[in-house]
Amino acid sequence: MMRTHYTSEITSEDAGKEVVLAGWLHEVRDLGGILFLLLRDREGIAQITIVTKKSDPELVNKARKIPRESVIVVRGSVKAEPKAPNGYEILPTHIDVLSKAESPLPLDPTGKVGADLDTRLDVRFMDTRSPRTFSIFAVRHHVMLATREFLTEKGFIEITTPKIVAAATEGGTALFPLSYFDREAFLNQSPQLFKQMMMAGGFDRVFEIGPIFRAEEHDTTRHLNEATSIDIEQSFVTHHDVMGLLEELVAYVYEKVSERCERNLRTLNIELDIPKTPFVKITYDEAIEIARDVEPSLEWGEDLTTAAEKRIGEEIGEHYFIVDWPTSIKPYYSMPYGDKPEICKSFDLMHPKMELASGAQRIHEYGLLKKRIEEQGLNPDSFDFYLQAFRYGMPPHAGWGMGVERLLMTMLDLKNIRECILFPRDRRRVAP
Ligand code: AMO
Repeated sequence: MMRTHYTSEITSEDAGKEVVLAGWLHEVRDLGGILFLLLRDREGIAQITIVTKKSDPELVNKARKIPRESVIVVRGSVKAEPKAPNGYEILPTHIDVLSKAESPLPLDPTGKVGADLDTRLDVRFMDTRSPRTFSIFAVRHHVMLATREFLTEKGFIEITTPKIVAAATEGGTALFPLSYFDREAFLNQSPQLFKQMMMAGGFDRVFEIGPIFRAEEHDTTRHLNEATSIDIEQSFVTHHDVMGLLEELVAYVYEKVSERCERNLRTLNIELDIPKTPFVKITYDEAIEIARDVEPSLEWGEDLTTAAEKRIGEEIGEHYFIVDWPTSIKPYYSMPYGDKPEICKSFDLMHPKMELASGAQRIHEYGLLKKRIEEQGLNPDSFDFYLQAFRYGMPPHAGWGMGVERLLMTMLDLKNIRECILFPRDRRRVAP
């Protein structure tokens, strides 16, 4: 190990101890008689104090010449200093430059010189050095960890399914084609068909956290062309059961993030309100009634527009479900009500600002599923591999998919979904 501590692991009580810190040169303040170097690592900042007259002139000279953002290692002793970050400073005996940064810098990680999101994304490796950006990804890690814990505890098995596929999953939304040896294949839009097949496979409860690819042309602050989805599927349950699981998961994730990411949340200036369960449920009919305040011409059977979602979100003001959707606007695998087949057992989970998840009780009967595929204008032959799983014993089942980036974006009140994924893929961006 090249270091003994992270900057956050030292306190004034370590006064007199010799330590080695490693990180980036965040800032230099040269007051002539005294030179302050701020060393930044993932966990925070430490002040390195050099009293120029009392120090080795070689060390002083060297320290003055280090360009900002160079990688340095500092060995020295700890001294209590109430005015310094974390209440201590380091009096250095050695400073080594491990990697010198060129100047000018493409971005200022101290945040003093503001930059727009595009510039930040162009040099993401530099942007993530800023405590604010790093905190978003530390929280993201805990969102995914808490999700895995919660689902594992509930008896779910994590699976990984192919991202190169032969057919569309979600029907309507566009696919990215790719050449697969001598034929065409696509990047998968959702693990939907595979997670359902594992219900016939006897797994009973599965989840996957993985990429989904959507070739939609949207250029909005809520859409990505490659997003990350938490998907679950469960046997012998109804859509109400999996809505219960979903709201419990959301509350659990908020709870764990607020317990485990205190410092990151402080950096982001966020106080988390843990959503109260059970979430409100409104029907699609009730939703369009509210939406007509802003979209008077909205007809039954149409999807909700962004303006409509916004109006309903204002009305309800907390997480809520929209249930009982028109069968015609939900995917073919959604189970229609037996006594009212024009509506289906589908639901969306909404944050007041946007949709977070959607799911349904699924059709588990082969004949009906085949008919629904045809009714949606798709060719059942391309779904043979999937339909086969419904012919030899398929339990009733339900599930949902929730976007990780949208969950994080709404949790941290971020303005653009691109803040929530390291290297966003959108209409204009395929690099870095
Ligand atoms: P759906 O298409 O609604 O449902 O997607 C589920 C959730 O995934 C996220 N999401 C996206 N996030 C960012 N950018 C996108 N382009 C994007 N597309 C989707 C959203 C959305 O709510 N198979 C079903 C799920 C199921 O029924 O189990 C599905 O994919 O948060």
